[in-house]
Amino acid sequence: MKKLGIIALSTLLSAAAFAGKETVELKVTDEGYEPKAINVAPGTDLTLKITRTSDATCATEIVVPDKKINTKLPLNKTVFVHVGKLEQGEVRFGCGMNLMEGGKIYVK
Ligand SMILES: [Cu+2]
Repeated sequence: MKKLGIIALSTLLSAAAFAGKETVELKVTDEGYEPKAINVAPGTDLTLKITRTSDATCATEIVVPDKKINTKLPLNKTVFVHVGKLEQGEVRFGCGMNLMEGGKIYVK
């Protein structure tokens, strides 16, 4: 029993200290970016797996100003965009028109 408790505690501690790598799926549909809210823990090294399946919106690229990312999203092709390590806070993403169409990554 005691051993089990120690393992559980160390797992919990390492999860808090090293949020680690995470890949989140994002789509661009007739509704724009989906989902519009992405939630990750502070310290997460985030990669977005993005597939644009619609030509109906202006979102033909993804722009993340805080990370100096501006990547084209070809129709019906999956693109991996490495966002990088995230500090606590909010990170906006969206289209090339000043993120008029877009969403937010909530890091908390
Ligand atoms: Cu736009």
